[in-house]
Amino acid sequence: MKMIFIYDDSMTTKIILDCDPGHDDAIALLLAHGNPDIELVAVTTVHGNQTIEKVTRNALAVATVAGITGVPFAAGAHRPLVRDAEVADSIHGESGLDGPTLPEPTFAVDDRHAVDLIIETVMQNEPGTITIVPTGALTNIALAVRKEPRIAERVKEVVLMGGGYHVGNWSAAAEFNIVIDPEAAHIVFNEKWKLTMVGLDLTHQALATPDVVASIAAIDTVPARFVLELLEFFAESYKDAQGFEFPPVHDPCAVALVIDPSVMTVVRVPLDVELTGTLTLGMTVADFRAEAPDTCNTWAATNLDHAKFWGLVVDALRRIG
Ligand code: PIR
Ligand code: CA
Repeated sequence: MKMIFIYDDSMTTKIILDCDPGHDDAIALLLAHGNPDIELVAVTTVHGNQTIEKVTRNALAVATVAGITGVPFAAGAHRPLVRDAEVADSIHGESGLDGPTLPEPTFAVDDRHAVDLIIETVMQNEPGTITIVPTGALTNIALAVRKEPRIAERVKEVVLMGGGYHVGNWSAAAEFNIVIDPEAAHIVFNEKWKLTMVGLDLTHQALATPDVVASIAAIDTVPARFVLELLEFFAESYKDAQGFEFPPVHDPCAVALVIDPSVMTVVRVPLDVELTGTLTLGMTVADFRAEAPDTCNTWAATNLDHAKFWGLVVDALRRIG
């Protein structure tokens, strides 16, 4: 009897990664590429950790290290909606990806603007199949949903790295991705899509501890060595700037949640973004007073399974080879 095997990809999730590489964005991109349950359908870049020119160049360089082909990479907004641009060179350095030597990209950026690529990708795929994973400022996502409001009900969900209900990093109350473009974040947090905030409360548990570094070192491939060099620089930055013993690797946490919901605990809770506070501009305010109603479409990540999370990253790097 002849057997026909049909590859069942129903378990894979299509994602658009909207990022500003950025050391941890680079690792998020590698995780999304190397994990078999994720299909990376588009990568878009946004101002943030560095200028749009630099983060776009960095995204292409990371793709080159990882051997990513056939995925469109498009550049997006060069500045926030309302405020002046601000970069995180104190953390990510002058290039936005200081540490490793970056290869010359082997392919060019897409002709389309990131906002148009996001809209086209969501509208041309079946409803409920595209997950948007923002790991930078929310400028592109806000512009996309204003330009084409139908994406709000057409996406599967938005799983973003940003914010935090108990802690800030760019101010006492606010996290970088949110506070550099709080108006964009306000738009995105108040849309009708399901939104999960993987904020600092969660990502400060994703520390690159010495055992993690050792398992990445053991892989001994070009992409794994690239990640080691990223982590080395990131560790120094975090020691100097924020006094962390080991660096928190934020952005791959959002990708990990899409891959395997059991990697962290999430709670349903109303979330909003502060736009007028003098001390609290860009704070993501979570209302924990009562159980969230069924109409609440926002969720916040609380507890990370550290071993499972880093297991996914190491596994993805092994598969990239
Ligand atoms: C990380 C970032 C910005 C500032 C600091 N201090 C640390 C970047 C990361 O790329 C991540 O997406 C988010 N912004 C964490 O705040
Ligand atoms: Ca980022």
